[in-house]
Amino acid sequence: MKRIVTLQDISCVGRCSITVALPVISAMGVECGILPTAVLSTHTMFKTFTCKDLSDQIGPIADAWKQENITFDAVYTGYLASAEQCSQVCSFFDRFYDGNNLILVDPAMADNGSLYPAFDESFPTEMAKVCAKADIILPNITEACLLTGTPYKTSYDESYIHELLKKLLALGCYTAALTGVSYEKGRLGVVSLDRNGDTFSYFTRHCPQSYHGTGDLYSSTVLGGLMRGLSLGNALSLAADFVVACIEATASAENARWYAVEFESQIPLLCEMLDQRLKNN
Ligand code: PXL
Repeated sequence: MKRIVTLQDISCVGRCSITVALPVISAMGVECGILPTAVLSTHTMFKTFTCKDLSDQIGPIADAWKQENITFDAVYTGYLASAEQCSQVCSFFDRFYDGNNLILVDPAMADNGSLYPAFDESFPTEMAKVCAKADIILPNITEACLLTGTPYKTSYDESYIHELLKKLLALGCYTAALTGVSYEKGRLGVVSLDRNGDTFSYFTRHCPQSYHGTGDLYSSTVLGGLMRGLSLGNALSLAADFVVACIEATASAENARWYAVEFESQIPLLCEMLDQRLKNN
């Protein structure tokens, strides 16, 4: 069985980051180690939240893993609690990259045109350095704009998305997959570009609801799929279909915007969809 490690926060309530990555990646048949970057009472879209930064644990935990010769088939990063953690994560990549394993970065820091509340304007520059070391990055359009100094637009055409993808590759990563792309009303999806110029896109129904944590769910599913041997296209499309199923299953829940999507009820479907993709991979 493949073993990965994910570096992101534990938000104790609110279904995001590690509380999404761990169950989803495990359900997909991949061992999921964690390196918590911070412990929060909830994610930061709640009005009141606590945050204990765990930066001082990253080095010692990595040292202990090195001493035990622990290796990972992938290193997957999400929400990082500070600019300082971005440089710690870059050092972690340098120590645990073995020439074969995959580095996947979800630069979780912004949405709908704005940075998340805990970050200031200097943060995207630090996150860009993390992205530079990745095989695959999975930003949404807001994050891509902040990473590349591009003005954010809500209405755009294919050439705007293609330029954004090229600028993302110029950061240094091998593949960039841009999420939340919509060229026509009612359809939403993902568009990717790699250094060979290969491109892929996949669109599904655009659900009118908007929930926190869906980006984390998307990235975790992509990583799980890749670790099970899916092609990038199959992993990107599986994750899109799974997130839509979770949003649809959540539509009637109270306060769902805050507590995020009810992915738990859709885990059996995820396993079925994964098996199907594996057969047709
Ligand atoms: O879902 C992204 C995310 C992860 N972790 C924390 C967050 C957010 C988004 O707001 O606040 C702590």
